[in-house]
Amino acid sequence: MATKTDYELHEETALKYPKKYKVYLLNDDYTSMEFVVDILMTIFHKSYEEAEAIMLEVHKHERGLCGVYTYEIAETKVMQVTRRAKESAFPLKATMEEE
Ligand code: TYC
Repeated sequence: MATKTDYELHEETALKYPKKYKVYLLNDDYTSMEFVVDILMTIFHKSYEEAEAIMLEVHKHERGLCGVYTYEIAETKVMQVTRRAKESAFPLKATMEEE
C-alpha cells in the first residue's frame, strides 16, 4: 500500500469547525427605535446599552452586526426577527452571511 502524504493524513485527522454566519439588522424608516432595542435584548441577548449602540449603528450606517452563529442558529434568529416584526407590523429585516 502506498504511503499516505502529509496532505492526506491531515485531511483524515484535522478537526473540522462548523462555518459561522453573521446576522445583521437592516435600517428602515418605519420601525421604532424602541422595538429594535427590544429585539436586540430578547432575541440576541444584548444588554440595554449594547442594544442601543447596535440600533444606533444600524440607524446611522444602514446595517449592524448582531452576532455570529452556526447556520441553524443564525437562520432561527432571522426567522424570529421576521416573525416579531410581522406581528408588530414593522418592516424590520435581518440578514445572514457566511463569516
Ligand atoms: N431608522 C429607524 C427610525 O428612525 C430606527 C431603526 C433602527 C430601524 C434600526 C431599523 O434596524 C433598524 N425610527
